[in-house]
Amino acid sequence: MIDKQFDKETFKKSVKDNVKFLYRRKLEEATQEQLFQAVSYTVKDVIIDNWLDTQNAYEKQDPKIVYYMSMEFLMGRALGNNLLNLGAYGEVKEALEELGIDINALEDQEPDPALGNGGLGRLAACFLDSLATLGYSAYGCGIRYRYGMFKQEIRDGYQVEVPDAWLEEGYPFELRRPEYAKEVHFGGYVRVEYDQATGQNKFVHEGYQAVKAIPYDMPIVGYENNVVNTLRIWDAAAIEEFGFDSFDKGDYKKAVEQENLAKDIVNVLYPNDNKMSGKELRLKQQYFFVSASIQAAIEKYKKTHNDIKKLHEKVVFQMNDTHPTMAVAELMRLLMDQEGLGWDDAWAVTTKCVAYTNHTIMAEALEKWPIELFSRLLPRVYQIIEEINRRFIIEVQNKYPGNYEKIKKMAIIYDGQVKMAHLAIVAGFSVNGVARLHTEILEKQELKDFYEMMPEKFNNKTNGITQRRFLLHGNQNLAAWITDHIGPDWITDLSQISKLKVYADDEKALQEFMNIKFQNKQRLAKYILEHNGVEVDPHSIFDVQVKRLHEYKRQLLNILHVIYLYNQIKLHPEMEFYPRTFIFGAKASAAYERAKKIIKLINCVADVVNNDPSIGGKIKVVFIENYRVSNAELIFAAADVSEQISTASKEASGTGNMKFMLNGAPTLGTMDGANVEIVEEVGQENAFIFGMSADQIINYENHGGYDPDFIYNTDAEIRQVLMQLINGTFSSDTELFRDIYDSLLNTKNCSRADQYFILGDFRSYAEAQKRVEAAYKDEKKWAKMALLNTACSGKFSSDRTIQEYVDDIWHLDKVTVTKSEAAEK
Ligand code: GPQ
Repeated sequence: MIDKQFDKETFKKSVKDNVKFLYRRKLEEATQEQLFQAVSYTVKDVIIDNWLDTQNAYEKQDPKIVYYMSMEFLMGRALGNNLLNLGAYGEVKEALEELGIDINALEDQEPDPALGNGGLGRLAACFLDSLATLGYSAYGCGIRYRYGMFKQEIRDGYQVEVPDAWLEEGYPFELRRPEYAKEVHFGGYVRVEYDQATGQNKFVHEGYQAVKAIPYDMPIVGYENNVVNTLRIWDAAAIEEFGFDSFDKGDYKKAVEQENLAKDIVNVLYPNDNKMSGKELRLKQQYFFVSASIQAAIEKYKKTHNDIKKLHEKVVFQMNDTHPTMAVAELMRLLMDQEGLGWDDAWAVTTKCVAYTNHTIMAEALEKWPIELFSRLLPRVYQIIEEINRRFIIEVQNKYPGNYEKIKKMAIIYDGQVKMAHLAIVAGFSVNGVARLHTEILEKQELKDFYEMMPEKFNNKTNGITQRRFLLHGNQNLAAWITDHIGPDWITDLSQISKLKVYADDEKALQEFMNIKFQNKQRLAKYILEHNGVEVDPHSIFDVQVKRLHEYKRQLLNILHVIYLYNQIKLHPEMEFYPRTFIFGAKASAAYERAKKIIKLINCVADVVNNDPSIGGKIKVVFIENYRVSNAELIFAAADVSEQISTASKEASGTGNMKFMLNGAPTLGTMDGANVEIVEEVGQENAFIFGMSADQIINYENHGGYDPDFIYNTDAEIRQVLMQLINGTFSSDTELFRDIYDSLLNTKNCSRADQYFILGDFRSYAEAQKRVEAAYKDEKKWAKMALLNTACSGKFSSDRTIQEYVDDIWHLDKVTVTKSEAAEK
């Protein structure tokens, strides 16, 4: 057990003092917001002592450091999570009660730091939690966007994007570190200079615009181990404060430009998921945080080491998708132009320092930048990439003499574009996918040529999630129940949760397990009533699909099936039907028109179905507004059924699927991504699998032969559902859903009919849904299934994933941190 972190009385006094000094108020007069700030500052004080102790321990033990480079960190709220990881949640809750403060209300005051879109950003956040908990030295490196993921409002059934001003009130868990500021350069040109002394060319970057990168550090608290790691996110500022100086010198225009460049770079997170945005500003964002982060890493290394050629012994950069791939060329640049290494030495170090994770096979997500844009914005970096490419092509030619197809397919620069994935693979010493099936598809399909040429680089790291946020914090009743039955070890070793299996036939245990689920459903029903104004019955099946809105994730399949069920009930009012609540939550990228239409469709269907008295409330449809980490915690805890219904081969892994499983919701899904491994762990009989396999889908894609029109023509019930999109059933505007209708069939407006095989999988899905209903009706059977899902979720902890990254890729040293005397005062 950890040293005592909080003394209740000291804690209470500190909160009162903070209210007084920050706001000149008494506790009774403080607003909820002020109380949140005051309590957070008290908590931060405790964290800072551990943070210092961690720094000291790292300095003494000199472990290798991983820099996790990511455009996104979807952290979610910090207060509750920090308290839990400090081992102080219970005590603080009591202390607050004594002050008349409800900890839940206080936690609800915190804005969700939403510096990410979805799975990729949330994975980065889970990884940081696991790294700290396992005692590895790690930095998260990212951008301090002024506006994170937009807030979603639903108006008249449509998504409306509202800016997320998360910093408005000041964020208590960050620390500005101006002393570590770095300069980042854009534009200009490269002058080549012959150096008499060395006989080498020197490359001098001139005429650039400079931006100052200022780091903000956020503490990442390990679970009851005194470790506090750092998420370092960069803010941008003009190099010189815009003022009289430049005005007098006539540099007014330049000063304004610098100021604007800085403001723009960190202004907003691009809200695209699984899609590349070819905007110049995005490229600037990428280079900005990559350059600043690598400069800082080298500076830190050089403080205690003098041989830059051994950088790889103490430093590894993990590139979270291709967004930070500039790291390759930037590290080369710094090693050559700043540290004075020659090409070969710099390349030897770089290729031992960088590793790449691929998160998608979706073609529209693959990053390619026009060379015109790239070379104009980053002339020196571009020059280096050209040289990497030139040398790589020679290698390809040596390996496959005369095979020009290979060059065409594998070159880093081709057709006027820089292909970032190719750069990452050529320079990286490791290339990994995020679930077994995904990695296989990379090796056999998407990256086949690279796999054949360098198979030793490829490896799989199946994703995971942190049980500390998604069970210990999000589902406190279940967490307590589990600890009562098997002890607390599961909190830091999720494989222990398999000990619950002995309760699979224990009626009392099953009853308790389902009672907790019911309480969580009541809690969610209350949330839905308060936030959506819809009344739902916690006795109904909570069937949930929450994730980003994307055609490949097939929310459309789900809602079309709801329409189908609605038709069935209306046609056969006497038929047995177990009441079902279909819950959706999803943000669509602001520019993704069809995705936004699908949200509108879900809400239109909800309007009709929820208000049709003739179906006796058997179906309810709810769209939860503004799905994000904080309400996700409530939703996972309350779910009965986990919808994971992507077109097979398209979902690289999925991580929501794991969060549902952990909380005892069986998967209704395709054999896609990590679903495959979930079924392997829990058994076919405890999941509801349907649909075409990845092989079948890929086969259709490569050879054709899929014909949704045939299904439409031969299946009257499916035809009816599609007709209802355009006949006024769900909107008096019969054109409103025409585009969705057209996308599914070979109409004149559609080039790739039903690209995501919705009609092809429809019957199989409907049949799987029938199995869900039958299973749910058998209370005992369902309880057992739910409990076994929790009991078999051990593999899906991000602790396991991180340990695999450490063992196979990063080779970090484990560190222990003991609390110092000074900190105890
Ligand atoms: N993912 Cl490329 C995203 O969330 N955003 C992206 O831009 C890309 C991937 C997801 C992917 O779709 C999920 O299947 C994964 O579980 C997740 O990354 C984490 O690996």
